[in-house]
Amino acid sequence: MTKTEAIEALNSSCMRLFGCDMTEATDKQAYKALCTVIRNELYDHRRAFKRGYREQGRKQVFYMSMEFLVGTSLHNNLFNMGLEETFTEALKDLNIDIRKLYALDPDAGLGNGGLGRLASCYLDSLTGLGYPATGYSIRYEFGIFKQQIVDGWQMELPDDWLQMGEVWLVPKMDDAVEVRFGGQVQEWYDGGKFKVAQHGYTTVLAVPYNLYISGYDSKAVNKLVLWSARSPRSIDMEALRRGEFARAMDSEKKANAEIISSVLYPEDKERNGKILRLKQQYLLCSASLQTILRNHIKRYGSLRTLPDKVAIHINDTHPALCVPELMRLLMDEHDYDWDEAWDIASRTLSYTNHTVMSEALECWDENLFRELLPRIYAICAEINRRLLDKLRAFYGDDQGKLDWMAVISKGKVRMHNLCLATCHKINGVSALHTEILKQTIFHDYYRYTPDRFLNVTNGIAYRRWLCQSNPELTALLRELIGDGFLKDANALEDLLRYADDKTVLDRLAAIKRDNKARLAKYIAQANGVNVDPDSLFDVQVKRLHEYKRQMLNVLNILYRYNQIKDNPSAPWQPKTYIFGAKASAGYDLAKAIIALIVAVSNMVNSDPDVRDKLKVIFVEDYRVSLAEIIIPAAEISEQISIAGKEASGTGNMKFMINGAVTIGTLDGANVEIHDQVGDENMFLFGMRANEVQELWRRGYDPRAYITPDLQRVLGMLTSGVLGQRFDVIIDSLTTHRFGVADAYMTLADFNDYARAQRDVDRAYADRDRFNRMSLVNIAKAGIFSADRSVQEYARNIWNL
Ligand code: 26Q
Repeated sequence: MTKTEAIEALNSSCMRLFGCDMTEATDKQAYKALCTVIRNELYDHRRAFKRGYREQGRKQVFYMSMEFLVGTSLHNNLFNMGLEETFTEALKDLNIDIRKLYALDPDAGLGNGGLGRLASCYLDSLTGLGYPATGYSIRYEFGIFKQQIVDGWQMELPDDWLQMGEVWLVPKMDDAVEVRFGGQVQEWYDGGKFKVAQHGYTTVLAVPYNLYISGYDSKAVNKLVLWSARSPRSIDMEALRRGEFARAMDSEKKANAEIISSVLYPEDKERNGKILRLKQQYLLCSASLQTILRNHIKRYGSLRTLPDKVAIHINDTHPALCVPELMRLLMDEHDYDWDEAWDIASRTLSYTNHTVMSEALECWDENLFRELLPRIYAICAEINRRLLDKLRAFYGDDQGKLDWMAVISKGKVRMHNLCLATCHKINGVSALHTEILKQTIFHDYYRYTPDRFLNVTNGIAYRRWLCQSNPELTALLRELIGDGFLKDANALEDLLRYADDKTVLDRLAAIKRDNKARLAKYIAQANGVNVDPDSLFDVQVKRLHEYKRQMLNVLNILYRYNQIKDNPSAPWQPKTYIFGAKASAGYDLAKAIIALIVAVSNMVNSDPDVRDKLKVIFVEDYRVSLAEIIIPAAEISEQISIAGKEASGTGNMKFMINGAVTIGTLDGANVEIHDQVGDENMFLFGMRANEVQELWRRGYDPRAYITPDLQRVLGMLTSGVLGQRFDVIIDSLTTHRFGVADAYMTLADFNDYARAQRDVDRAYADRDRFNRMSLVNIAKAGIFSADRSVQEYARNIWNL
């Protein structure tokens, strides 16, 4: 597309939508006109791509996920399609600054954190690599809440993203499918053949909305299908005659149906038991599978070939109902017997686990489950019966083990066991995490069928996280090592040639300085605090969780604050600590920790004694688009979870590829980052995963770790110097709310963390040394490209 064509397309799009041309349009209108042009362009490319893979009969992958943290689309699409310059110039000719339009593009926040963002990164990479892939999820009216800090505490506000985000979605009313809830199941034999029918159910209509996904420099365009729940059109004529219009339209029924896709569930401490969440999950699984099967039959005539042409991936247990729903469709709708259906289902489905926290394993109350999904329940019961027969043959009559491995036991339906019982491949998301799965929570399944288990270490869509969000660094890399890394992240390793080149190291530092200045400007606007771009930027951004141990960071900041107060004239390295985190609305302790961070930042930032040596910033409403500003500006990346609990982490990879150096524990993918860069280019501290287990077995006594310095810090939380008392936090660190010690053993790692922080200061004092560390991190980050991850999935799991 030339600039002239772009201008023409923009004007005609604007005319059609708003009856004016671009020069007369408001910013919003110009934004929508531009997005519509890009969307239509994607749609055309999509048609060509689809024709191609259909003709070749290629196997497709369907990625089922309750979350896709898409972020913004406009910049991403223009960049991927190679149209950024053309449209920047075209708009300039129309007197419009494209950056103003970028700023209007809302984050599609259809996810909580890592798991959702991973899904989006994978869809991007699959597309860039030319694989035919489809994401399936839900068109939540409201995504992850918007966070506001009011009087120092988190407030949650609704995220009405569709207002502006709707332009990217293409509704496909004709492809709506029906999904059934409740009612009764009738079973009978007809000439020796088992038959079932459902009665008295409620039907909900699932309407798909397509969001087209571009890939970098790729002819492929894939789609993310988002299901929206509607009430099937029905008018009660009798009520209409009586003049009861509301009843006639059955507004209650409509509301009951539509509420299903109304809001994204927050990742929660109390995860279980929410019936609406179960409805969402079934809506996703049933609507998607009906569509996949219908299309397969249209193309190939029979479902026997399904596993050869279709891979369906279950992203954590949230879409685990794919297992019984696929069985149901194969048997009830397509007449396969159990064994055939089982063979097809198990060869088609695969499952990724994203957490080892046992309280996070999804369970449903058996009665609630049976009532909402009677036929699905019956199938789960039969899966369970056959499973237990096989397990008994393998393990003998060990009731404890059988209960632990069962799909249904002790009044619960256990979703991870449903996946473990069925899927042909099961993977963890980092080497350490997969090992822990095999040795602990999934050990019995691993012993039963070891060949089904494998690791695929997570990766990131670095074209977004490096190329788009850090254009200056990208330009330098292209100048130094050529364009190879744009397609193949391993080529970043060529940068090592410059590890001792002082000019290059200085240029790297200058770029970092510019990114820091950009972030400082944002912080000045958002927080009203001036931070010095020449201070060291130390960043911890991620969901707020006890296991991620934001507290460890806070305690060390207070410790440093005290030291500076005691000895103000020592040569302190000026530092800016930056936090961003959302706490789940019902997670009170997490909210208290945010309040503490804000209180500490107020105290520190207003204390003239430390003012030019220490700043603490809490950025509000951390989200994908903010991450794109924050991460390129980071010098130190905080990855300080208790070893064994962070399944992988992906923020750690985004920081690394932008040249931040990690301070971290040997947890999740930090282990593999360490394998890449070695001790010299990382600040390791803390207990190893096995030491954590060992200490927990021996008995963890937090009081054993409270030195006088630490005591002084802890005292500040309850003394009132912070303007409030944080007794609940002290409680959680020193004794547990339920009378047992803090399972995240924050205090046990405090001393070594403080030591590692001092090592950071020392390394930073020798700026050439630090810049070299930064360079090595960039050079070694290639392995954490989502391209590598997706290729491993394609080869070892999906058989594409
Ligand atoms: C479950 C039931 C009810 C309501 C909410 C949930 C729920 C929602 C989201 C449970 C968990 C999640 C999200 C989990 C998650 O993001 N896990 C992260 O996955 C990343 C990608 O693999 C890893 O890098 C992180 O280590 C892991 O924490």
